Amino acid sequence: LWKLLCTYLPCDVLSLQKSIVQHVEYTLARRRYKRDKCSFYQATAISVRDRLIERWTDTQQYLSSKDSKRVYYLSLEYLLGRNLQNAMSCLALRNRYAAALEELGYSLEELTEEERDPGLGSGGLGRLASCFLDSLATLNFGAWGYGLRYKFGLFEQRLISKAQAEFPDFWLKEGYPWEVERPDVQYLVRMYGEVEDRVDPETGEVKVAWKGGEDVLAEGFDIPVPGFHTLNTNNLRLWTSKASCEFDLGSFNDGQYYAAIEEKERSEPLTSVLYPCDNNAPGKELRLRQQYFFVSATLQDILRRYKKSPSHGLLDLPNKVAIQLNETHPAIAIPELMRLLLDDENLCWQDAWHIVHNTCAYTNHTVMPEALEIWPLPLVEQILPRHLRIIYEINHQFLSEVRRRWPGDPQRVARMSIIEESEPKMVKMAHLAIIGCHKVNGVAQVHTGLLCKSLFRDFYEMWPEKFVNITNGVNHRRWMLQANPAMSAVISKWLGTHDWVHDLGRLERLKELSSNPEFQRDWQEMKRYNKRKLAEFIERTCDVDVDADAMFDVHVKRIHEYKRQFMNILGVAYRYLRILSLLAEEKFDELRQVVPKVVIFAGKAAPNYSVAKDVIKLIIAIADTINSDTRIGGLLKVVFIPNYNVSVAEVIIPGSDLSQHISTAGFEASGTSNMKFCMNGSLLLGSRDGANLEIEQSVGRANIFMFGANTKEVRTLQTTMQYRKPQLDGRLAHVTQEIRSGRFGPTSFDSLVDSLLPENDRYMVGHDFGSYLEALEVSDAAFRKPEEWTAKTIVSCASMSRFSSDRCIREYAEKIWNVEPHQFRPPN
Ligand code: 26Q
Repeated sequence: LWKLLCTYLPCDVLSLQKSIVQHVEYTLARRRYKRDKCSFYQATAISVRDRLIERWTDTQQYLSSKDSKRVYYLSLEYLLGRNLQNAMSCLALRNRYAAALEELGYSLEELTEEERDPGLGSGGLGRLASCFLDSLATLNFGAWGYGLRYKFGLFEQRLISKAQAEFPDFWLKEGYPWEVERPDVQYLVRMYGEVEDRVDPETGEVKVAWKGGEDVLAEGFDIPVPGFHTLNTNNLRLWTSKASCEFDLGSFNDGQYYAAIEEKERSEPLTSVLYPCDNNAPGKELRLRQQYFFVSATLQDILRRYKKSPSHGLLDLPNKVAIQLNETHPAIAIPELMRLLLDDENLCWQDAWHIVHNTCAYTNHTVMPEALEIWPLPLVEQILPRHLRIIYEINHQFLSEVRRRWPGDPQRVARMSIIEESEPKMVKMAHLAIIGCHKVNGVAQVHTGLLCKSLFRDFYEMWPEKFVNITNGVNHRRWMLQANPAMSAVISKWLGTHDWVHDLGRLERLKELSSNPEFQRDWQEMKRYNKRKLAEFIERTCDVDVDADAMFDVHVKRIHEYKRQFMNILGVAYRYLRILSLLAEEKFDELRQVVPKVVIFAGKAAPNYSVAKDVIKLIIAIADTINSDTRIGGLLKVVFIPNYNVSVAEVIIPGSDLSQHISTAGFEASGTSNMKFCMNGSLLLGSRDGANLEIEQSVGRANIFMFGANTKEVRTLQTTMQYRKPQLDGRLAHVTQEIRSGRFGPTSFDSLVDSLLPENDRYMVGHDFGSYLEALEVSDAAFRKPEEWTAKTIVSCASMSRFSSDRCIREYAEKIWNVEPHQFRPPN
C-alpha cells in the first residue's frame, strides 16, 4: 500500500488542471467558476508546490540516510524574485502548465504578474544569496538557507512630488503560497539578563550561568528550493518571532495574566521590518537583536538536526556541517555556537573552539568603513551578557597569540583586537568573524586584494592561507532563460541544443557566429523585441513615450554616492546642453551624428540617506526638463523607473543596450548586475572596479568601455587632493553652473553641487568626469555601427561562463566547504 501511495503526483495536462481547480475550491475555498486571476495564480502556485514538496521530503530523507555533509548559508537577506516560472522550469513542467492554464482561460504570463516579489533584502548581497540557493540545488548539494521572515520587506518606492516616498511593503497580504509554516519547529531565544559565575562544588570548575532576561519564540517557515532538472530540492528556512507566552504559563498564575501577555507581545515586532540599508550599518539595538535571534534559532536548529543521528559526536561537526556567514550580519554565530557547546553541551573551551573555527566561514562584501559592523560594547553587554564574556575570552587568547608572534608591537595588538578602546568601547564584528572562521573570502579579485593589502592586512600577515577570493556569479537560468526567453530561443536555435542552460561554457561557440549576418539578424530582432517590451513598461510606469530604436542606456542599482548616479546625470545634462548648442549654432552635420538615447535610471535610496534622495530629485528634475523640451526632438529622453526590484530588473536588463557600472574604484566589492547585463547582450560602461575588471578580461578590451582612475590612483589622489586642488573639468563646471542657475527647475541642488569641490569630492566625480565623457563618446561611435555593435554584444554574452553562480558555488564547495554533490535518485 505504501508503495502505491508514495508515487509522485501525475503531471499530465488534465491532472494539472484538476489540481489547480481543486486548489481554488478546497484550499482557497473560492468558487471555481468565478474567474479571478489572483485565485488562479495562488492555486497554480500551490499545485506546483505540491510537486516540489514530494521531491523536497525525499531529498531530506535521502540526505539523512547518506549522512553526507551539509551546507548552511546564513544570510539576513534574500531577494528571491518571483518563483512561479522558476519552479515550473525546474520541474520541466513549464510548457504543460502553460497549456493547462491556456485551456482554463489564463496565460502563464498574466498569472506570473500576480506574484509579489518578496523583498527580503536590500541589494546585491541578498540577491547573491538567492542565486546561490538556486545553484546549490541545481548542482545537487545538500544545502539549506536560513534567514528572517520580515513581515515588511524593503519599502515600496513611489515618486511623489518629484521625490522618493517610502511605503510599507506588506508582501504577505494575500498570503505567500510557496511557504509552509512549521509550528513544530520552534526555539526559545533569550536576550538581556545577567551572568553569574558558579563554582562547581565537586570539580572546583567555574561555570558561567546566564540568568533572567526575556525569551522570544522563533518559529520556522520553509520554502522549497528546487534545482533545475534534478530531483534535488533544498530548503530555505525563515524565522519569525512570536510571543513566548505558551512556553511559561506558570508566570501567569500570580494574577498578572494581562501584564504577562502584554510583555510577551513585545516580542512580536522583532522580525517586523528589514533594515533598508546597503553599505551602511546603523548601530540600532533592534538590528542587533534581530541578528542574534536569527543566529540562535538557526544554530539550535542545526544542532538539533545534527544530534538526531546517533552516530554523530559533536567533535565530528566540522566534517558534517559547513556554515557560511553572509557578511558579518550573522557573525554573532561565533560566540553563540561557543555558548551552546560550552554551556549546553558541556564541552571544554579547546574542543568548542576547534568545532566553531572549522565549521564557520565568512564572506566579506564591502571595504567601506561605514558599512563595517561595530557595536557599542555596553549594548552587547546589555543584550548578550554571556556572549560578551565569550568574546572577551576569544580576544584574550587571540591577542596572546599576536603578542607571541609579534613581541613588542602593542600597536598591532591594538589594531587587531576585537574590542576598540574608544568611548564607548566598540565590538568589531569583522575581527570576530575573521578570528572565529577558518576561511574568509572576498567577492572579486580586486576586492580580495584590498582586503589582504589594506583592510585586513594584519590578519592576512598572520594567516595568509585563511584568505581566498571567490568572484561572484549569478544564476544564468533566472537571468537568461527566464528573464529573456527570446534570447534563449535564438541561442538554442543557433547552437542546436539547450545544453548551455546546464553549462554556460557552451556559449563560447557563439563567438564564431558573431559576424554571421543571419545570426546577427535574429539577435538584433530579439533585442528590438525586448526593447519594445521595456518601452511599453516605461510608458506604463513613467508615462514617457520612448523610441525603441534609440540606444537604451541603463543605470539601475541602489542609489549611493559611491555608485555615482550623480556623475551619470551630470553627463546627461552635458549631452543635453551640447545638443542645444549644436542646434543653436545650426551644426546639422554634427547633429546627425548624435546617437538618439534613452537614459534609464532606477534604484532605491535608504530613507534616511538625504544625499541619495537628492540625487533622485536631481535626476527627476533634469528628466522633466529634457523630456518636455520639444526642440531636441527624440534625441534624448531620461526616465526614472520607480520601485526597482528583482521583477523590474527582469524587464529592464534584457531591454538594455548599454549599462553603467561606474563606482569609484575600490568601493564596489564586486557588483553582480554587470554580469547579468553582459549575459543579456548589453555592453558595459564601467569603472576599473569590482568584477568589471574580470569581465573586461573575459570579454576583451574591445567589447567593454572602461574609464577612470584605478584603485591605486584613487588612493594616491585621495591623499594628495588635500594639498593640490585640481581645476574642475570645464564641461563639468558648465553643467553645474546651469544647474545652479535654475535651468533644471527652481531647486539649485547646492549641497550636491558643492560635493564636487575637490576638497569634498570623496568619490572622484570631478577627477573621472572627463574620461567618463570620453568613454561615452566611444560607446556612441560603436553604436553607430550596428554590425560591429551586435558582434560585440554577442561576444560579450558568449564570454560569460565564469560569471555563472554554478562556477562560483563549485569554488565555495572546493575551497571552503569541502563538500561534494550527491546523486539522489527517487525511491522506487
Ligand atoms: C548592516 C548593519 C545594520 C543594518 C544594515 C546593514 C547592512 C545591510 C545590507 C549592510 C550592508 C548590506 C548590503 C550590502 C551589499 O549588498 N553589498 C553588495 O554585495 C554584493 C554581493 O557580493 C556586491 O556585488 C556589491 O558590490 C556589494 O555592494
